[in-house]
Order: sequence, then structure tokens, then C-alpha cells
Amino acid sequence: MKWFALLAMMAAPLAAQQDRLGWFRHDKFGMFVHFGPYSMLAGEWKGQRIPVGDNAEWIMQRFNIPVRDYREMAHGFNPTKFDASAIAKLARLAGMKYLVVTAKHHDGFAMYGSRVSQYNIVDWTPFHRDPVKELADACQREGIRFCVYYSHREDWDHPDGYGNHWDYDVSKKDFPRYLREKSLPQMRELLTDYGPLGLIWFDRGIDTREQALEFVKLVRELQPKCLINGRVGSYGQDLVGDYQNMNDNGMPSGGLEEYWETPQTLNQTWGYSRFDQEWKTPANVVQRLVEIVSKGGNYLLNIGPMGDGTVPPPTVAVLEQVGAWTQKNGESIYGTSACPLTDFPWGRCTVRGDRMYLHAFTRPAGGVLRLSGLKNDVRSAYRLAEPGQRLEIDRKDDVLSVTVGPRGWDEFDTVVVLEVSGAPQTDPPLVTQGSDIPFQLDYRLAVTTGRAIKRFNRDGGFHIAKWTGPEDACEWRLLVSQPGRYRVLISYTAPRESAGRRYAVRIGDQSLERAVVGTGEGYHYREFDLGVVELKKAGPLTVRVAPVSAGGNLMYFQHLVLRQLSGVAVE
Ligand code: H79
Repeated sequence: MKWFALLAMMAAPLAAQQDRLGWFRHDKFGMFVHFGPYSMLAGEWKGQRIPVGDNAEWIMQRFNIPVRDYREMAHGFNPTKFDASAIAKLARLAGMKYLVVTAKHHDGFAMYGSRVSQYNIVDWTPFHRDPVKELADACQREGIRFCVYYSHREDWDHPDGYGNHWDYDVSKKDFPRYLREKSLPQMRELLTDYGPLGLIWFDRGIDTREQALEFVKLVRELQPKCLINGRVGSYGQDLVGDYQNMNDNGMPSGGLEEYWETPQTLNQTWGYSRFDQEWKTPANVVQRLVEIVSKGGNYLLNIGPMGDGTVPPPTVAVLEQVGAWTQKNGESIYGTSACPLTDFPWGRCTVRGDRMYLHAFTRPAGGVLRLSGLKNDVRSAYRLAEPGQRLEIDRKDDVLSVTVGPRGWDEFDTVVVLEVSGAPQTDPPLVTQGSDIPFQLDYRLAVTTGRAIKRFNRDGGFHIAKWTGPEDACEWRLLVSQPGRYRVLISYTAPRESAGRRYAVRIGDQSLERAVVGTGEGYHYREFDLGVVELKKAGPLTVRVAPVSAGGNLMYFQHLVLRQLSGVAVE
């Protein structure tokens, strides 16, 4: 054995251990459970209703329910039909691999036997049982990774927590005291008493980076393998946790180069509402799962048990049907990664090594799946459901056609396996030009090099960040069909410390060098006019943006626009 092979063998387990995200990237699909005293109110308080489309677990805040009244209501919380085994089994049957339960939501009520606060389900209610413990045990039995949600900043019960302005004088709040007395000690309990946790799901990011780091430190100290979601810190700050979270029910347009998860709910609310019966169909859930996985992320899908603990029957019905699909087609989901090819009229694609999984949501005319842009040789094609039956493949120019035929289509998603030579390769996207449409060069069409990375901007948008030196660039390949003079506009945000950093925009053989203008904190993108360039001839052209010299993060780049000037206009 060569010395480097031996070294590689020794280093491999270490590297694997360090990759806390390993299981998370593999597992793809998780169950979110929103359960608390609000579940009992089911979207209604003294005749006032939470409209469908709003969050029923927000009822205390929505109707400014006084702490005394909400506490009194919580005294009667007695979910005798709560069955942790049934929930964990449902998750497993649906194909979900991890489960995240609300140990404390914004209402401040602990759904476990907390010694820090009497305001918890064991001590405060006639139920006297600990649903978090029961779920932890049930998940262990079912082979589901157990995780907790903890709202670490918002607390409408505690006088010093965020959010309650109707009982407490906001000017008298001492937030550090809330962290000291309740939030951090409860986090310690959850990390100590409920076995190994897969991840902690924080919500409503905390104000300062220092406060977020206190939670990170505690988690790392007590459970070093436990993941921390992206909302431990606020969306205005750089990521402190282990992965990015999309906004609630968010679906990115794809192409992100950092791992992410999107929390979505099965109807419109997270906590149970008896008015909200707008359940997603099983086909929709399967297709969302596939879309999310095909874009390189995880799907955390929420259920909201009712006040007595029962899982709403429509939830069970949908998840069972989703499970019927995932049990058969799991190979095309778990352990796969994003596909470089996107935007097929018939569906999406996931990848594992030299296999591509084509997911057809609809059946194209003639039963033929077509795709273009794949550079690899294709060895064979078959339906995942019937591997023995080879499908006819035809390749003309750039277009690959796979004939599935009239039979064997799945109602939700038909998976066709393409065995190709090596990992799927594609050419970088070519940006073409319409007659009046400017070149719109955004993160999605860019090819990044060096440290430049396409990421969620933690405020519902996307940008390119983390570029510090001249080798960290983003590039676009354009096909110019209308030579002429073009105005160049750039859109970005830049915190104060980036102001003055120099960057170059290279357009063919012309180069514009400019200094970054500070735009303040947060992600309020501003557009800057960089002047006019001339695109002399029709044909391919490369555009590149990069820092001129080494330093900190250049900017949070959103897009570059090349807008043609009309021939007669005097600029
Ligand atoms: O736990 C779920 C939500 O309760 C929580 N995140 C998911 C996972 C969440 N925390 N904050 N938000 C969601 C933003 C919430 C905004 C709204 Fe509203 C709540 C919109 C409608 C209800 C704020 C309060 C605006 C109107 C009432």
C-alpha cells in the first residue's frame, strides 16, 4: 500500500466525523411537529378566528391574550390521545428520517418536564406526561433521528422575552436576563435529558452574533455532533449555524452552493387550526420533495396534531400515500444530490454518482422524456420500478430522448434511471439575448471559482458572497447577437467594512475597475451605474467579476445588467 493511501485511510473516518452534516445531507426528508396549548384552541379564541393562511400557533399574540388567561387555558391542556409511537411510525412510513418537535414555541410553554420553569406540560397540566421524552423514545425505536425546535428569543410568557407588548412594558424588558434565566437553562435541559439530538431548530434569529454564539457554544459543549439550524442567528447576520434555512414555506430557485433546508407545512398553518383544511395533495408533496432534493436541500414537512393529541386524519392519509411512493423510489432521493440539469418541461432530476434519476411529474406526449445539455455518454435507461426492462434511448445532436412508452407511469412521479459515464457533466449556461431584453447576469447563471459561493441571503433572496481575492470570481458566458453600446449596471449590498474594496468587471477585453460603495447593514440591494462598454461583434463573450486584490468579503452580489443603448441616444 502506498503511504498516501494509508494516510487517506487514516484521515477518512476523522473527516467523516467532522462532517456533522453527513446524515443530514443523506436523509433529505424530515417531519416537523408543532404541538402545544395553541393546538387545543385550534385557531379560535372567544369567537375570534385566525384566518386561513395565517399561523394558528400565533393565536396568543394575534389576539393579545393576557398571560393570565393563556396560562389558565393551558391548565386544561390534556392531550390524552397523544401517541408518540404512532407519530414516529407515521414519519417512518412516509419516508421521513428525522423528526423535529416544538419543545417550546413562542408562547413560552414547555412541552417537556422542565425544572427551569413550572410552566410546562408535566407540572402545569393534568396530562403530567412528557411528550418530548415519549417522542425521543419512539423515534429511537423507529430509527428516526430525534431533534427539537426551541424558540430561543421569542417568549410571550416571560416578562423579559421578546414579543409580548400587551402584558409587559417593553421598555422595562431585560433580554439578557431572559437568556440567563430561561432560554439557555432550558436549552441545557433539552441537551442533557433527551438523549442524542440530531439537531436543534432555533427560530426567529437572535439579535446579536454574541448571543447566537452563546447557544452555539452550549450545543457544542454538551452535544458536539448535534447540528444547529440557520436561524440561531438573525437573517441580517452571516450564518452562525451549520446550514441555511429558507424562509417559512420558501422554495429557492436553485443553484445554491451551501447546504440548506426548507420548512414547509402540509396545509397553511403550523399549529392545528380546525378552519384550515387546505391540505396539499400527496402528488404535490412528492413533487416538492423531489424539487427540493434536485436543488440540493432538505424538506422539513410539518404536521400539527390536534388538541387531544390526535394527528388529523387528512394528514395521515396524505403521508401514507407519500410513503407508498418513497418506499418504492427512495433510491432516487436519499443520499442523492442536486442535478446540474434543470428546467425540464416534465419534471426534475437527482444524481448519485454516475446515475441520474429523471423524475417525470407529467407524462409528455408520446411517452418520451427529452433532455439536452448532457455531455456524458449514456449507457442505459430503465424505470426504477422495473430495472429489467431497458428503455429505448435515442441521441440526435444535443437532444437525448428516452422512450418510456404508454405503460408504467406513476401518478405522482415516474422515476427513470439513466446510467451515464461518470458524474453528469454539462456546459455552463449560455446567456442569450432577446431583442429588447438586457443581459441579466444573476447568481443562477454564474459559474463561481475559488471561494465565491452562491448562497441564500437569509432574507428570502440569493446572492454571491465569500469572495476575498482575485481568484474568487463569478463568470458568465454570453452569446451576443446585437453588437453595440451597452450600459453596465451592478446590484449589491456591502457592509461598512467592505466599502472601498476594489473590484473589476471584465467584459471581453474591456475592464471596468471600481470601488465598493457601502450600503449599510441588511440586504437592501442597490444598483450602481458602471458606465458604458461596447460589444463590438456578435458571438460568444465572457463576463467576469472579481476582487482586484486580497482582503475581506468583497460584496453581496445580486446581479449585473448589460442594457443596450438605442443607436441614436446621446449618452
Ligand atoms: O413555527 C412556525 C412559525 O410560527 C414560526 N416559524 C415556523 C417554523 C414563525 N415565527 N415567526 N414567523 C413565523 C413569522 C411570522 C409571521 C406571522 Fe403574523 C405570524 C404572520 C402571520 C402570523 C405577525 C404576527 C404578523 C401577523 C401576526
